[in-house]
Amino acid sequence: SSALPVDPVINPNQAAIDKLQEMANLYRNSNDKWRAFGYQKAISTLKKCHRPVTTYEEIRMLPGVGPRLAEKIVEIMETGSMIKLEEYQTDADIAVMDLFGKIWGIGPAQAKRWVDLGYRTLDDLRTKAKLTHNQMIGLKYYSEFLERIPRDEVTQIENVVREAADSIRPGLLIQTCGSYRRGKVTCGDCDILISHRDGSSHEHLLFPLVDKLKASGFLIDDLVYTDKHDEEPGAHFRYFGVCKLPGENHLSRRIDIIIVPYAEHACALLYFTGSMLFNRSMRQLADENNMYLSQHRLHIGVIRMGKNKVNEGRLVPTPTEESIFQYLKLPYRPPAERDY
Ligand code: DCP
Ligand code: MG
Ligand code: MN
Repeated sequence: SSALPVDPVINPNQAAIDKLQEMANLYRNSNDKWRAFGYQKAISTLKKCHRPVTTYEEIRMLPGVGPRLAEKIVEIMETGSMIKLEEYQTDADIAVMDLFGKIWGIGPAQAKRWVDLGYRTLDDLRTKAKLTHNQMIGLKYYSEFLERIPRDEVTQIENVVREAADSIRPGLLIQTCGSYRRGKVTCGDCDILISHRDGSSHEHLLFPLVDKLKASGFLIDDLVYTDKHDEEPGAHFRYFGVCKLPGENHLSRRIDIIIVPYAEHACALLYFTGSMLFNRSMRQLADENNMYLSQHRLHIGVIRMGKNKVNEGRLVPTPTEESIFQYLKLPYRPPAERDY
């Protein structure tokens, strides 16, 4: 097998290269350009080296690798990790991960990725990190989005949307769901569900509605703005963004608007009212009883083999939330009792 040509893609020292690259990124992003440069030089040398280097002496022979760096590479070879790198992921870094994790839409994985890249402050992210549009919006409103919205302000937000929607299309069914419908005193955002009893007047509403609310200065930034065709199949017409009530003393607030056909209204209402944990257990109960419950519909007579549906079952009409509880043989629970 020693006659086989060396595969140029798989470098025998890839593990060390990866760790050194993490280290180089860390130093570069914490403005230690000199150290970053040293690591980068060792990396390019290792990339050109097509045999595995294992001993301290072999590594010292490589151009551009000094004694200290050679020791580190040996450490990686022997332990598969680097203490220096691991050290970075303690104490202070946990605090930074908390800070980053509080940005709207940022989970622990992304927060850790940023810490690993050497970012330590929100300003580091603003000035050095490569951000998606939504990450930029999350940062822009960092502290405002952390403020809960008093219940009566959610009512005011709902009223602004209601007025605009009514002026476009009469007779719409407009309801704020989420924590507001569950009766909370303060809410994280405003979750508005829109439908129409005639089964068709909900169509072609989202775009004119959003246009109107933007023109009046109420909607100030977009997060998710889509019809069902360009996102995951089966997604609702929805607008997730940022709004602000007129007047001096109002903060920028998160707003979610979903528009659904009336046949899906009860399933959407149940879903959008939550809580998330409650939804999860409702869906699980449906699964256990050969049903399928989603934000769109309820199927009965579903046959599953493991996780796969062998038979899709039959769509049943769900005119009210109560009807969904009945199918699941559950006593009705009012929104205020759906926290878990
Ligand atoms: N939802 C869900 N699964 C998700 C996200 C949301 O089932 N991954 C549902 C349940 C939520 C509802 O949508 O209750 C609204 O989502 P929010 O994130 O707005 O949550 P809440 O309104 O319940 O709480 P908050 O006051 O933080 O907005
Ligand atoms: Mg909410
Ligand atoms: Mn929401």
